[in-house]
Amino acid sequence: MAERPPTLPAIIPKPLAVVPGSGTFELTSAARIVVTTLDPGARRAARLLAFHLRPATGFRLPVSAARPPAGGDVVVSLRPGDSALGQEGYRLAVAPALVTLAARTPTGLVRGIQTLRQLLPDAIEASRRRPGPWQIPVVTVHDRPRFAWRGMMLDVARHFFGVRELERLIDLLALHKLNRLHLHLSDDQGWRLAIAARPRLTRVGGRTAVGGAKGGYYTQRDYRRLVSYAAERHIDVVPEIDMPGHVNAALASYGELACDGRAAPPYTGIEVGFSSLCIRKEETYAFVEDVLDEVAALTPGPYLHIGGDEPLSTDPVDYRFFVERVQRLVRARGKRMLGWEEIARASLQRTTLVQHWDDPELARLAVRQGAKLVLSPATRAYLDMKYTRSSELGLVWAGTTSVRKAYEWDPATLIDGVGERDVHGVEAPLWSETIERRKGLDHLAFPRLLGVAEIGWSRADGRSWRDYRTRLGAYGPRLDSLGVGFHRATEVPWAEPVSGGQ
Ligand code: NGO
Repeated sequence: MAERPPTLPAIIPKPLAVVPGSGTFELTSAARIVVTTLDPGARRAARLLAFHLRPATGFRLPVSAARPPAGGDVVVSLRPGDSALGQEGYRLAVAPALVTLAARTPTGLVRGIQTLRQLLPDAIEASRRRPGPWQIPVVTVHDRPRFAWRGMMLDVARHFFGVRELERLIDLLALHKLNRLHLHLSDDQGWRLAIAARPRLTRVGGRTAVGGAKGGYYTQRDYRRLVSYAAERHIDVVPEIDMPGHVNAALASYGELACDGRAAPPYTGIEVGFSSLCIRKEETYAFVEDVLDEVAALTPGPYLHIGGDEPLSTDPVDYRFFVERVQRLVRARGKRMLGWEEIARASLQRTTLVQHWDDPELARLAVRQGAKLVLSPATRAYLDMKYTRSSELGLVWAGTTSVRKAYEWDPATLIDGVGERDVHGVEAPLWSETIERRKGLDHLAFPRLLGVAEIGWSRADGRSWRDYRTRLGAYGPRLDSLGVGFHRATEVPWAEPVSGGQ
């Protein structure tokens, strides 16, 4: 019987090199995942692969170490000497009898797993058993990322998103090889992380959200769980405590942080720029130290984001004083500081990362100080901008952002005077003024987030809207299978949805 060879499925982000062959591999109930090293990170990666493949296949897929592989197995190995792979690269070879995945590091394995998932039929992402067959076309893939930082930010302050929602999001980031989840944990409307030394932050400041919606916060246990869920997928959680502006929830909790010493009333509107910590009071720094102590201790990753955006109610001299002092406090806790672009007005250490969102002049100022940039241009990468004027959800202050506009830009040419080596990476922020549930999150983030993931991972010379548009269209059924309620933008030739994905 002549078999119809499956065509190569769409892979997003696009790998560096894909060489198709002929024939197919079929994953069967007899398959094992054979790890050829005792490295615990590699074994965890293999277990993660099994975790992703079990629900839809219903196969056992035992992870076994150092056994000789048999036909039909998936072999996972580390090749520390393969320097062409960098920290996150991998090689994936699918042959009719065997799949082999190799990387220099466990991180590379976890990235390669995502490609393997995408090479299987869309139904592999279903949460319940599906009939198969689970065939993969013969192919070899060699891949590594362009930029070190590929992130998404979620604003959990304007509206709160719980742990389960975030775990689901982390899985979606991992599938697209993103490696940072930046959590905007505090703003005027809410404080979302419990700080033991300052219990009123969540007891008072955690109650509110935009428009009178229900507030909420992460206990330290919740936060640790999120961090470890992300770490298993080799994603760093980047906590942001926004200061010295965007602090009304803190001022409502502790009046001593305001210059007049009076607790502010809670705020549930969406204006920005009206609140500030009192810069010349020592109480402010006692507070900042309490918060940074706990956030740093809870966060194993190296980054700590201090916000710093829109200090419209802070005197400019005070603002610089504050940022420089906090920069020392962050460093003293062994962390690398990030801040929104306004921090470039202060004197920065070279290790500080500056997140560009609006003003090219501030990006250049940061680069002149030797700092590197994370690019989140509001006109391209803000997931909270409406797709079109008639979109129901989202804001329009930076214009509208179609799927094409979110995809068609390059980090090395976006800003005059800022080149490839000034750019540490890209990040897509999702501010949550207009969304409060999964449905809104999915609609605004998908599919635009996938474009940003590709900009961060894939080489510029391999990318074009024409090619991406086709791949994205073919990828739609996979998003359906994952249960992602993405926006079916008319500029993309979406393939028919598969029936009964979840
Ligand atoms: C701005 C502002 C946020 C808003 C967002 C809405 C930055 C860095 N500060 O971006 O407070 O939520 O726009 O798009």
